[in-house]
Order: sequence, then C-alpha cells, then structure tokens
Amino acid sequence: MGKTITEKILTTHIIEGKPEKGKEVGIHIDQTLTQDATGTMAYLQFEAMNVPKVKTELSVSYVDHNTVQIGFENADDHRYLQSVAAKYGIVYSRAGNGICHQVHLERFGKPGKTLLGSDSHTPTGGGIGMIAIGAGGLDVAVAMAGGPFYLTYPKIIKINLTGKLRPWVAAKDVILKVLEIFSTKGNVGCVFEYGGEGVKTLSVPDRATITNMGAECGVTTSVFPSDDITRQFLKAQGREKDWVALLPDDDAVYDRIVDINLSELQPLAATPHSPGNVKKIRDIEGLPVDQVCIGSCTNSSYTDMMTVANILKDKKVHPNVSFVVAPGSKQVLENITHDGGLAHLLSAGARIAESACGFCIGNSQSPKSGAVSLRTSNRNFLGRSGTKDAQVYLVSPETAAAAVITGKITDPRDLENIGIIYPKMTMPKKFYIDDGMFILPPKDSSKIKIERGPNIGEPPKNTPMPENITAEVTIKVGDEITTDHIIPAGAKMKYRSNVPKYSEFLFEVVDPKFYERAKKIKESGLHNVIVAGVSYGQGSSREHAALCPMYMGVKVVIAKSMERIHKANLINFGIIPLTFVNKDDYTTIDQGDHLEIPGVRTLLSGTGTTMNVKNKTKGKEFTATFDLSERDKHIILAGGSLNYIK
Ligand code: MIC
Ligand code: SF4
Repeated sequence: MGKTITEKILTTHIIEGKPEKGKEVGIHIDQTLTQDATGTMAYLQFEAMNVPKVKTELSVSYVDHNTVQIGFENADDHRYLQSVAAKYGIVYSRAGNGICHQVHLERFGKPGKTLLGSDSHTPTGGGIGMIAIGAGGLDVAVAMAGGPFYLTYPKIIKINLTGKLRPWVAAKDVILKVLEIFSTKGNVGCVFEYGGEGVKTLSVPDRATITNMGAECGVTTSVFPSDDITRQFLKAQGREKDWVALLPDDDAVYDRIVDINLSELQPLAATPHSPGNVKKIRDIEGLPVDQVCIGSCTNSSYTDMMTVANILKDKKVHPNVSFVVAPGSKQVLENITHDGGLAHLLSAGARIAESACGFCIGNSQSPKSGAVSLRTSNRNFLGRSGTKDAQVYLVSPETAAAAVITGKITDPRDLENIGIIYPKMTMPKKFYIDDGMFILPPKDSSKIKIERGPNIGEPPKNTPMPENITAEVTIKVGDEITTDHIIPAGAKMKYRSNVPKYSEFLFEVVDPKFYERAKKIKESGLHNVIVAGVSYGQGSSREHAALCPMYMGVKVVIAKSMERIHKANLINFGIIPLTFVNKDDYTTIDQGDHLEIPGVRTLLSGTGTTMNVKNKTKGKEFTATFDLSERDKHIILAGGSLNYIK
C-alpha cells in the first residue's frame, strides 16, 4: 500500500510504538525551535535535565515575542536565552531578526525533516514539506535532550486542491475556507495533507500561510509536498542542497478527502471573536475600519509585503485608519527595501513596526475602544489585541490593503473599479541574504556563564498526585476557551519567567477574581478544579496555561473536550485532564461546588479509564473519563514531567 507524505516522514522517524492510527508513537525530532516567551521556561527545564549539549541536528532560539523592552524583564530574558544558546549548542536569533516561523522557513527548514517548536504555529514549516509540530516548552526541552516526542499517530485528511486562485484572492482565503469547512474544534489527532493539481499554483509563502493557520483547526500539523516550487524557494535562499523531493505515492490512502476548487474561492474574513467565524467579504463590506495591521507569522513574507506595497503605490492611507506593517523578518525588510516596496509603503503613510510578533500578540498597537481592526494574523480571540471591546477581523493582505485605501471593509476585487490592477508578486530568483543577526554557538562552551537577571526565576515544583482529591470548583467556563482566556499574553507576557507574578493574571479576561479565589481555596487546604465546555485550551502552546494553574493548586480540569497541545501541557504539569462521559453532567456543576474524587492514585495505576466525581454540594455523582497513555499516567502520578524525568 502506498504512503502519504505524512506517513513517509513519520514512519522514518518512529522510535517507539507502531504506526497505528489513534495509538501513541514516539518520534525522533531533527530540529527544534523556541521563541522567547515560551523559551525561557523551556531552557530552565532543559537545564534541569543536566544534558551537556542539545542532541538535535539543529536547535534555534528565536527572540520575537517580547521585544518591546519596557522595564528590564524582556532584556533579562534575552540575555539569559543568548547565554543558554551559547552554552548548549543552540543557534540564537537576535531580537529584530524576525518571527521564528518566517525565519525558520527562510534559513533552516528542510523537506522531510521533523521540527518541534514551542509555539503553536510551528506547522508553518509544513509549507516546505516538513512534519512541523507545536508543543509545550517541556516537550521541546525533552526533544533537545534527545528524547522522543510522543503523539497520537494521526488520521490523514487530504485537502485536494484544484483550479487556480483568481486575482485578488489569496492563500489566506484558502485557509479561511478550510476553517469554514472544519471549524476550530473536533480535529484533534488529524493531519491536513495538501495535494492535487492546485498545489502547483501556490508558492512556498502561500503554502506556509495555509499550514500556519491549520493550527486554528486544532490539527497536529499540515503539510505540502516538496516539489519543484519548493526547490526554487530553497534555491532563492541559497539552500538548494537542502531540497529533497517528497510526494505521496499514487496509491496512498487517506482517511478522508476534501476537495477545494481554488478557482471558486472569493475573499473571506474570520469575524470576531474566532478564526472559525468565517464570512464572505461581500457580506460584511462597507463596515468602517479604524485600524489595519499587516504582518504576523501568517502573512509577512516578501510576496505579501510587495503585493501590499504595490496596491498602495501612489495611494494614501485613509484618514480614519491607523495602518501598521510589520515585515516578518529582517530578510523580508531588506528585500522589500532593495526592491522599492518599503518606499511605497512609507509614502502611503504606513507605520513600520519591528520584524516581530508585535500587534499579533497584543503587546503593541492595541486599537482604540470598540475599534474595527483588520489584521492579516491568525487569531482574533476576545481581548488578544489588548483592547477588550475591539472587533478583530482576520483577512488577506489584499483585503487589508483595500481597507487602508477606502477606510471600510472592501472586497479587494473592487479596487479595479478605481483603476488598481492586481499586482500579484512573484518571488525573486535570489533573495538578498545577510545572516548577521544569528549568533552561532562556540565549539568550546566551557567558559560560558549563564546570565540570570532578576527576571529569571526557577521552574516551580509540584508534589506527587494525592490519593484523594478534595476540591472546590474555582471556575466554570463555557465552550472554546482559548489559552488567551486562560492566561493573557500582551503586556503581561513579560512575566513568563516569573510564574508567581504571571499567575495573578489567570483567567483575567473571563473572571478577574479567579486569582484571589484560587489563592483562598489553596490556602484552605482544598484543591482547585476547573470545569469547561468543548475544545478547552484552543490556540497557543503556552505551557503557562497549565503551569500557572498548577502553581495555584489546580489538580483536575473537567471539560467536554480538550485540545491537543493544552492537554499535553496539563499532563506535563501533573494536572489530570478529565472529560465528561455524559456531557449533560456539565450543567449539574456550578462554581463553588465542593467535589471529591477518591482513589485517584489507585485509579491511575490501574487499567480503568474512568473516575467517579462526587459533587458534595449538589449531592450528586457523575463519571468522567481519562484518555492517557501509561507514560502520561506515570507523569501525572509523579506530579509532572520534571519530577518524572528525575
Ligand atoms: C500565540 O500566537 O498565541 C503565541 C503567543 O505565539 C503562542 C505562544 C506563546 O504563548 O508564547 C503560540 O501560538 O503558541
Ligand atoms: Fe507571533 Fe502571532 Fe505568530 Fe504567535 S501567531 S508566533 S504571536 S506572529
């Protein structure tokens, strides 16, 4: 039987388990990446493993999230990361060099390799035929130490592309269509593999936009073939030798095939407050726009920037619009400078931001109260922009540029009515390349001292799981609670290396009293429990969404369903992820209820998969289930991965 691309890469990397769908396998990781916001904790955990050097082919530490440097905290983190990289054989990408996913695609990604990154948009690497997976920092630390990465051997869904995008319709509209079809929930344990004739019409940056935002569907990863277009891209990056062809076999078998005809697509938007709320631009056009932000790891490539620059050539930013552009990398910025794009943007009135996450993570460019903000990024969760009542729409660079000119949501195809011809840009044959912002690790690192400023704490410790859980429901939340709801990023992200401080912001957007309540419950000697609806923990890979609850004494999360990375993070920090057997039991619990789960250690040591939860307040009882491997159970019993490894 023939193989899919996913199977070809996974089967050559399996070091534990068998390739059976739905079963756990451990795979070898060739490359890792971290970014600063998840990286400090990942490297603190790596240090605790006492491994002298990373054991991967390549590990890169990027600084792209917290680059604002108000106060000493960000800079402390950067120096810590730089010294750790030098000590352990890791390439360091300095602040200003660009967003990890964009830079990794440009300079390091290789078809056929596995990449594990402590950021949920790591699947961007699928655009050049890698199996690139997002994970918590602790999992990435284990991979750097040479350990396997465990995942559920996935179901493979082929997205069969036919036709060709029409002018003004972009790769972003393809992934928004995918989100419309698959939504943001129910796709855990699947991989999207793109194929069909339409693939040949998409450039590597187009493909990377599509694989990047597959993260919003909750899939393990997304992957494109490695073909001649991939080769051209790597050649333009001076890396043709890194190319290998990677195509599925003709008789490859998929679990499901979904067809998308590129020729039939039209401009789309994800409307507030979920990437899954997809609407046609035609159905929302005319809405006045206050802000347009172009950039983020989804849409900040050379071609994206040049397309926008050429749409805006000789035009001016509408007076009611605040317009910011953040090129994805130093390389992008330098190339659009050489090719004249930057001049068009500047003369149109764009504000140029650093090549970093910036507006996307809400640590700059928060829009005015109640603003309508059009962004080319991938997430529009409530409050993520830093302005709680802002209405964020996710669109293509073309649609964003149209609003810059008209001041309202505009179908970019209508720009032809005002004489603008579609300037779809192609990639240069050879990029201007300067790798000066990478610092390579020295051969002899024995003299390197790790720099720990006052912002660098220690990873908090946890105690082993007790036999009986006696708890209070600290919070009950609804469906699709994202990690941005659980622990905000934005300006608060500077406390990532200081867990006690960062924990004060837990559930801030949903319920600002959470922290005080959790603290009281913990001090009273009870455990904290979180109750949630479907798809709990969507979005980011940030392990602080598990680490901070652990610090506050949360022992159990009971949800209707949970997302992959967050569930793995809960396990890594010794929190039991339970799901309701009967979803209606969710309605019987309220915040403040006292729960008892007896015999937890015994149950986790046995072969069963359920626990009885007694609701003392309501005088009721219900069953919850856990889907955990033997290893997961041992980790939880030990009180988390670090204890387990020791
Ligand atoms: C995000 O886009 O939400 C982030 C910030 O990049 C996160 C990582 C983090 O929280 O540090 C992600 O996507 O994993
Ligand atoms: Fe950075 Fe935004 Fe991409 Fe996350 S989604 S890595 S914050 S650009």
